[in-house]
Amino acid sequence: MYERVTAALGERPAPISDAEMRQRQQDFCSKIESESHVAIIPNNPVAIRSGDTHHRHRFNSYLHYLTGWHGEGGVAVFYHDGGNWKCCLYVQPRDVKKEIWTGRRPGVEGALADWPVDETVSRENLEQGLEGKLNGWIHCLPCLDNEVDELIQNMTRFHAGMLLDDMRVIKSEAEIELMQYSADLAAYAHIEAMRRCCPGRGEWQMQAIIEGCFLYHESEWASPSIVGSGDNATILHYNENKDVMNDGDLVLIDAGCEIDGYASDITRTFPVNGKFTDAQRDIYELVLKAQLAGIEACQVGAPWSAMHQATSEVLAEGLIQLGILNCTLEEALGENLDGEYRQFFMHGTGHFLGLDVHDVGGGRQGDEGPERELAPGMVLTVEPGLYFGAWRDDVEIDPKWAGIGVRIEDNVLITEDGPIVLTAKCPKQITEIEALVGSN
Ligand SMILES: [Mn+2]
Repeated sequence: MYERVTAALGERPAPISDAEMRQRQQDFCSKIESESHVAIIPNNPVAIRSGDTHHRHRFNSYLHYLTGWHGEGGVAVFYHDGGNWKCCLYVQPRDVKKEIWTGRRPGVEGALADWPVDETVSRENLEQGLEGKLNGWIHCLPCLDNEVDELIQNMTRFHAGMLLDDMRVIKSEAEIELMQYSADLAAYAHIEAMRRCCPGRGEWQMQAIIEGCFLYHESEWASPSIVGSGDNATILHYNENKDVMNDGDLVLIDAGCEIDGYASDITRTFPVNGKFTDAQRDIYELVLKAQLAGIEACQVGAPWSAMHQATSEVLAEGLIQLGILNCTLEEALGENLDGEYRQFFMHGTGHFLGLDVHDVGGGRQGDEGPERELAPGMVLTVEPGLYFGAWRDDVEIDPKWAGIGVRIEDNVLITEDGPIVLTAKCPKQITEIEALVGSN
């Protein structure tokens, strides 16, 4: 079914080792200011139950980063005791009657045997466990003043988050290996979709080809796949994927997978019938030029905003050259990259990538902190686009461009020797794409 992909994929890298998790725990605890502090890292809420259907649970990335825990209900508590920081994991206890319905649980003993933590406790004892460890109780009357509630919540949450975000932003060798594999699988899935693309096929069928490929290789989507043909490509978060693809239209596919939690995120845009029209080619070549400039801007020491500056300059200039904007370059670009070109390129150029698709770290250190500088080990996306929705009534669009939406997205690793495109196996040159689409 996906033999081509299976044959092309290398061996799946090992998950993050217990030793690396232990090192992360140590690094995290060494950042905690005082030995009297306690860090509490809870999990995402338990799986949503709708009717009798249990929707799938997804572990919290912070908790997974520190402990590897992937089931429901885990809570990690870090505290200082007897001269050392300890990681205590609270887990759901064994309960055969419940496990018959919802699956096996490692339980307290199983968790201690198989997870890299110092101790495990039943979460039935969470309250008394915390009472014994928290010295600095906050005495407060909650639920009266929203601002006070929010402030306290932010102070506590923000802190652990920020310490961990600085760690998560820089990927280790083992993490990069997993991300490379994730990028490879997503690249090959996109190629499969290109090969099997033809007019009359449903957007949902392209989604099935791609997500089937993920599942076939023990993976799953990292964020809901977008398959938008024609005007649907001009809706940034379109994911109904319910229309039939028409001859002469472009199709935009934004899809990635996760491997042991590590995400890939690829967007490719190509003609449904395998041949770009002149207008489609003009826009595609411009977005590609901008994307290559964005990747080139991903150098060690460059500010986070450098890649957005680079893609914006190329797009603004190109829009003037194509006659889509009738203004000066200054007006097109705007003083703060907020000029006329934003009518057709409305989103940011990229985001960090890791255990979450829009990974932690942001462009700044904290909400108000200085802009981050790119450093070796960071992984981010570069994904400029141009969108000319025929349906829009807020802007005049020449019929020549109407219905064209193009985005090109790759995943880029920052290194001392310049940017490395992890998703390079997914073609994006026009000649490569035209040779692939519909070739099955
Ligand atoms: Mn993205």
